[in-house]
Amino acid sequence: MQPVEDRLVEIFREAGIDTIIALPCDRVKWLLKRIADQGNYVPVTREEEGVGIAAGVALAGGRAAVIIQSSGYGNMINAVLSLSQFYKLPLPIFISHRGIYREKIEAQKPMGLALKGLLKASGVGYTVLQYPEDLKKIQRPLYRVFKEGRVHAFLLSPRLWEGCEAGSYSLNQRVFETIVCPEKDKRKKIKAELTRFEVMQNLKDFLKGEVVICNLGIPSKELYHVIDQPTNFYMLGSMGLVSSIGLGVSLKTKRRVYVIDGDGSLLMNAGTLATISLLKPQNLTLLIIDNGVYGSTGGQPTHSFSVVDLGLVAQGFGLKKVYTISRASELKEILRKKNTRGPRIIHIIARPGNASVGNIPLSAEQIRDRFISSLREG
Ligand SMILES: Cc1ncc(C[n+]2csc(CCOP(=O)(O)OP(=O)(O)O)c2C)c(N)n1
Repeated sequence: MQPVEDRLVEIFREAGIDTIIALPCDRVKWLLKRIADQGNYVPVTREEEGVGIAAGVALAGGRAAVIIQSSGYGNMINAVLSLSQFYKLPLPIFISHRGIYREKIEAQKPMGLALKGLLKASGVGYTVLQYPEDLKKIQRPLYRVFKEGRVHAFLLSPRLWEGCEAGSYSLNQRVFETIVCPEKDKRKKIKAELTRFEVMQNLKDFLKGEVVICNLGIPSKELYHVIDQPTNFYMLGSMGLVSSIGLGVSLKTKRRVYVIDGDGSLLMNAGTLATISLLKPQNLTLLIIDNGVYGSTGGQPTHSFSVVDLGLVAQGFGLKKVYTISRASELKEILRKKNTRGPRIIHIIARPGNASVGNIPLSAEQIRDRFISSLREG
């Protein structure tokens, strides 16, 4: 009989899935090896990051699936509800269901036992796959996921893999490059000049006609006020995921993609910088408007107000083109540059403060539909 992992890869292909996003579980190591070998694999640092990337892939016309461990469902619930379900974006989640069958690790049991209840509570249907013959049960719900913009979970019992012994990783060599002690005197003080709204006003001409994915809360409202266009995707929830969504979009379009992120949000999902660094999408520019506060919720200081340098953090994640600036002239100079091959990180030190602008008069579906059609049209 065909090995389970080969059949799963075939099912993904038959369903038109072009991107497989995963965070490993020991039980699916053979499957992940098989997927990594075929080249459309996006390894992530946290499961909710995967939901963001899958959303971006869907918005740009692609098809993604996510593979996680049952404990990882706990890391993604908010994103499943307030991004995938809220915008009705397709998300098939293949969950290695631990803690329920011949489990040796006690810590797997709490999430493993709670999983079905959590899926039910989050309105996510599921299909249990215990034996190789059960793989037949995947096709129909998977078809509905993409046709109807649904979230559906496929619970992969450890029993499914009994007898599997295909290849695994053999990474023994490692040479690591680092700066052991950065020179102190190279540090410089940058004074914030612009508020977030003023940054957006300076971005206006550069963002015209471009694909823009914008952070939730007041940033999206300000962007709507400064320049509304169908190629703007406004986030209404799922804090932290804007750069992940932008990454997903950038993987599936040839167009330039601009992300407007915030310091509080990026700190919540900083690991996505590592994934951007790994995948190196040349069409992606992250504009991190670092006003040092959670501006949308009352201006409480974030850790970047006092101790965190997000530009250095980005460099630490291996990103090469990182600019930390505060002036409008510097921003424009970078954006005017002919060589725009990214990923580029423009870290803008800004002043706290919000413009008084109204709500965005668009529903999630309207934001989604006009974005998808404008990308499809070119
Ligand atoms: C999971 C989650 N926690 C908290 C919030 C509340 N919240 C919405 S926007 C926001 C602030 C975001 O700050 P930042 O990314 O720095 O953007 P700014 O508004 O300062 O531009 C917070 C805390 C939320 N929506 N979701």
